[in-house]
Amino acid sequence: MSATIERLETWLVDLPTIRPHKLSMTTMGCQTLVILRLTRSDGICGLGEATTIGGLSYGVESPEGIKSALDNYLAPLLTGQPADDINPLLARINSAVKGNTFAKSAIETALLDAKGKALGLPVSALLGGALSERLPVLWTLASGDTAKDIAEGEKLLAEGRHRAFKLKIGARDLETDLAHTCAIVEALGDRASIRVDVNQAWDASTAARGCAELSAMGVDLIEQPVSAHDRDALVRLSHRGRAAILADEAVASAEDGFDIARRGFSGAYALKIAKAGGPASVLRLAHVAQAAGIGLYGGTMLEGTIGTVASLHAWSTLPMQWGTEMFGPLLLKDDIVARPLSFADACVTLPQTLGLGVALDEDKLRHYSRK
Ligand code: MUC
Ligand code: MG
Repeated sequence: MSATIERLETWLVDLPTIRPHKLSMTTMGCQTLVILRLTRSDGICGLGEATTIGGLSYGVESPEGIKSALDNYLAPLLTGQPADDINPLLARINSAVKGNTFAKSAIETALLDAKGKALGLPVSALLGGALSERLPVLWTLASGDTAKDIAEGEKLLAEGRHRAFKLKIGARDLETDLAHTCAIVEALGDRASIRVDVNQAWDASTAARGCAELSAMGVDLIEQPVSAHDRDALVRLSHRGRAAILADEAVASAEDGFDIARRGFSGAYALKIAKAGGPASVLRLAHVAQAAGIGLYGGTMLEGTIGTVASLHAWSTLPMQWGTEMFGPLLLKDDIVARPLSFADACVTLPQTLGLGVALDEDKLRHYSRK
């Protein structure tokens, strides 16, 4: 008889960041991971993670809300059900629970982890097989101070850990952001690809000017310069300037991706498992992008190792023209897994062991869990 789902446990885990991380909508000094463990009747466990940025300042689900959705609504739908039937399980939760893609992503991840362990396969194999086991990974310079960002970038280039940097702009006025970006392009741009993420901070006319200047100074990629709602402005910007436009907050589901492509967008989509509902669900969006000639980029919600590795299993099955930003664990002072991921030579390596290929460090989990 096939295994059933016995129980789901969740934890809120607060981990300090190595330095303040400044985005246009918040400054992070700590990251809260929502960790899920699903236990099956055959004793196999699957892990999942649902992590957002800055409470409710980035997305519509907070860590506390995600935990509540998992405990009170999603777990009761899953307990007692056949654990390997992932598509029927997803249909069941999607028909009973609207939205909540972050919480659903943790569930999809845990189901895949457990099924991979049961079948003796890595999650990437369940998703059709990895095209590549090492994925390019950039680093975000976001200390809020130009000189500190340059020093941080120099150190990481010297160590060979990264060859691409994303700058978080949009919190300050346009002139200050342009001067900040120009100084970093001049200091590091001959050895690294420089990209920016505006996190929706500009209106359409500021974006038109900002994107033209960023293109002219040699920025390679401009992420979400306008509001997620202003899809037409995003499409217009994608046809101007040398720098490519990356849609992030504007594109969560395959339906979003289809609508933006239909309007004539030409650029790339930031895929995130949390936006789409999990490492299998996100592939629907990737396939829409591929059919429309839109590039792919592996995005993060600054997850810890479990969410990061779950994303990597999905990204490994796709041609990622713009690489990935799966550096989340490196922004955190400590980890709650037994063995960290390996980051070297501007890449991160996908574990080849069963399921996700990560195990919890129970002592650390207890230590950092909210009581
Ligand atoms: C975002 O908006 O893309 C990704 C990297 C980073 O520093 O912030 C995130 C979120
Ligand atoms: Mg972004």
